[in-house]
Amino acid sequence: MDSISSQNKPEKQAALPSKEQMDWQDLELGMFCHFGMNTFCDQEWGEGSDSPTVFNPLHLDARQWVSTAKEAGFRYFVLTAKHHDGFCLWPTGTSTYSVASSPWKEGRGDVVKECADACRELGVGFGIYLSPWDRHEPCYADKEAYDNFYALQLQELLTGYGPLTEIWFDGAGSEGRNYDWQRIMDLIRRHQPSAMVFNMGAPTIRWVGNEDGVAPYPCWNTADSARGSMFSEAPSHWLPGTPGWVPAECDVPIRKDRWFWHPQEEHLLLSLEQLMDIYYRSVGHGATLLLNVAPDNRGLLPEADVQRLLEFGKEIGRRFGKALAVTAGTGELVELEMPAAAVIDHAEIMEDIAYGERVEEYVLEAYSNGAWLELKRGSAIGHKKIDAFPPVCVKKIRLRVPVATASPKIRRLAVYYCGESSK
Ligand code: FUL
Repeated sequence: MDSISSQNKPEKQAALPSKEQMDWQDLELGMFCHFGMNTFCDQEWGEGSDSPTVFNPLHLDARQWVSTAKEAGFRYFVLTAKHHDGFCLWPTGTSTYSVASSPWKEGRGDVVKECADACRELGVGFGIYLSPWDRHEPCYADKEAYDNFYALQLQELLTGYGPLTEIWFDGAGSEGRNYDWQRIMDLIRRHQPSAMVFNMGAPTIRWVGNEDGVAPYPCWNTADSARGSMFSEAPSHWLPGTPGWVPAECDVPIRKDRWFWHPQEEHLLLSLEQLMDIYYRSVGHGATLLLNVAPDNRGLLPEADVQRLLEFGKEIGRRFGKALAVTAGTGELVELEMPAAAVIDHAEIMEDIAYGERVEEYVLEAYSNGAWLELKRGSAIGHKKIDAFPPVCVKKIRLRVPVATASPKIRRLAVYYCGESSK
């Protein structure tokens, strides 16, 4: 009968999330913010040789970045404190290659602080990206010296800017290179024990493996490894003892293939339809979406990007802001009785992941003309699964779970009618 396979689910069924991981998974939407020397040089990967004198975002307004993210429904924000070119957006004591050597605010500015303050003020989680690969730092070639240098930079960020939601380690450029992950993890555990660690060391969240913002389905929350960078199929280095529960984050830029702002590239903005497709295949597959919106050389998010982001948030709200009926339950059958017969075309299912990911196969059915009609079937549910189906008028639906590792705990089963502009 039910023949969906529970494809490649790692044998880690007993793995459970930490409280911090559950809180992070509830955030669902994060805004990535690539800003730095590249913003002023019309490039994606600086070589570390551009002069700090070009860094001068005269109208920089981190509050505009974060409040736009918040207004669109994004709940955390990750800033590139240092990209591969080595230029630091905070006045680090480790190098002169930083905002302190730029004309911006006469060398007295600190972009990391402005973002951290805006996030705190607006109640948005703050995260930092610190590229391990550093194309500027002269000691990079000397492993031991650079490990010390990197640990000092990280320590400054871990101790100077309040609580961090996430620390993002980018594998690009570091293929084949090993850093002192034990030491890096010790620092994080000491100074920011609640922060999520992205994809390296002993990560608590993993990379989904592409830069399209989409999770394959099923995307289980358990994994033993994940791809380390776009430039190699090799897995990133995970320390022994890494937790078995390591949910996926899907990162993608809002302008096709552009992480940094470039002049005259507004035409690369993804359409609302493309963004909604990404939403269904990231959040709708139980993963978290980290969408990059890059400030321009004024230090402001471009108007067109702001508009698109707000449209995106509004459309998510239009489709999923108000359920027609909601329930929760335990066991292999969870029924949802509608207050009155109504047309539905979407369902949202969430497991209570505090108990792990128990569902391995499910079928969603509607009661119609005296019989149960199949609307959708799938394997993983985990944090969230969004299913779209042709509109159908129903009085009752049910979730049937023919295969589970233990009695399913359904945190939410909700139905919606999204109508025309939906998938
Ligand atoms: C990649 C980097 O090379 C890109 O520049 C960007 O930072 C992206 C998020 O990760 O691996």
